[in-house]
Amino acid sequence: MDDTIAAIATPLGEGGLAVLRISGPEAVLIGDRCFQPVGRSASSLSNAPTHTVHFGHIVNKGKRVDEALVTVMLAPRTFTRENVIEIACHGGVLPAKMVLETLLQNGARLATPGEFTRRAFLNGRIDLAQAEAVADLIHSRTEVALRAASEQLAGKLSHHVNKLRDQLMQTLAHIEAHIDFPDEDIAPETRSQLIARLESVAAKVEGFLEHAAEGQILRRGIRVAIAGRPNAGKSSLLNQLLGRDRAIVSAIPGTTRDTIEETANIRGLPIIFIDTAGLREARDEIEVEGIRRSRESFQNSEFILQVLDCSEKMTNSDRLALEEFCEKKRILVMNKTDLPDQFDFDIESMDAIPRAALVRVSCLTGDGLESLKDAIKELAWSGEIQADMLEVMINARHQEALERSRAAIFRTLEVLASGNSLELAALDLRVAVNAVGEIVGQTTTEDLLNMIFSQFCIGK
Ligand SMILES: Nc1nc2c(ncn2[C@@H]2O[C@H](COP(=O)(O)OP(=O)(O)O)[C@@H](O)[C@H]2O)c(=O)[nH]1
Ligand SMILES: [Mg+2]
Repeated sequence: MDDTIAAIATPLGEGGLAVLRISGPEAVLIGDRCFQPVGRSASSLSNAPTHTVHFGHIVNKGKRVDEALVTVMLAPRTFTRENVIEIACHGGVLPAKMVLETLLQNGARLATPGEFTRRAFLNGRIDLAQAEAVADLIHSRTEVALRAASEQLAGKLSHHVNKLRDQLMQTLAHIEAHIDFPDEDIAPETRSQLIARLESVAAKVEGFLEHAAEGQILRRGIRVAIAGRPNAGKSSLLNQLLGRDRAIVSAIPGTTRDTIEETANIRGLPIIFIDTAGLREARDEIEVEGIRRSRESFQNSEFILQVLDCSEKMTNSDRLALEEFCEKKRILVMNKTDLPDQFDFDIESMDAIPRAALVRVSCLTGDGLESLKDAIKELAWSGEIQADMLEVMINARHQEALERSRAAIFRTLEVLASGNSLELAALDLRVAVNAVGEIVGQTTTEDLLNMIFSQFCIGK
């Protein structure tokens, strides 16, 4: 990387501080052009020892732009393994932008999204799975997701993946050794040894893939739609689950007309709740569209919370809704338990209600909400969230690569078992090795890197 990049590393907006980052061969030189030290600081940044902080002014064409603390970090002990300068200036959109402008006028180029992390990867400081973890860390919405991301950043996933790749390579080397001596027929016991080894590797790949769903949940969250007739208390339930008044609650039926999506942290899992318009005969055009959107949310959600009002008799629309979702994973939420129970129907006796959990709550008093959260957690992720699982929280890209690898291993096994040529087996096995290698970036393409790093923000 022969040019020097700069960007604002903190979010744009008003804050106490803004931090700018410069990385590349000319980082210190550009820093010198823009910075006048004050007091006991080094006379210039290029004379400063590595990993030191200096106070002074950012100056552009003789004019003071801002007061700043500047950190000098020389290669290779930096995030990008290049020379890095970090400037902490006053927060706020304008000061940070003016400092950035100064840097760009003095020889730096504006960084593209994720370019700092991309350089860290290209310079071998982190591998691709770790680079992705940087983005996960930034985007994580719950503590569990954050923990999984930091494990990945620390290289735990990479370690497991590298081990897997090593085992595949050893088997490949073994097969290739036999190809090199074509005169010697491969002994049947060697063949079965190779098969046994590959089968154990395939089992490990399988083990990774088992956690794919959980990895997706932690990263992307899981969608849960709230269904029920008007006034059952859907919006009240959303607000209770979020812990704040997000949706309008009113005694007028049909208040919620559009769908509302918000993420809440439920027992460590990011759950995206979707409040919907109540299901009933629509009274006008807007309600027709609202109900259409509701149905779409039910389809696109992992499961639904079906809210019933126990302070009233069961209505026909309740019955229809109970039947409508009989194929869907759901939790039945009996709401308004603070009022006298008027619900005249034993739902559990209904044929259309197989296995659905039933939780009684009051969105007015908050009664039963904790049990509901337990039920949601249980349905989203059965079992405990264990520490060693967090080490192998693969993402969708890893999953796809592992599935390709698994398919190639199976093909190799078939070739070996059928007694076909070892060349053929080696060919397939090499595909398996490369696919696993993609996870940590042993094998990459420019397109893949662009795809990954474009998901980052500028400055990261
Ligand atoms: N007493 C009582 N009233 C509730 C409860 N939950 C909701 N309500 C009331 O029921 C009405 C409808 O609530 P809302 O959340 O807007 O229902 P939605 O139409 O399903 O979204 C409002 O007047 C709420 O205050 C509850 O648990 N107990
Ligand atoms: Mg509502």
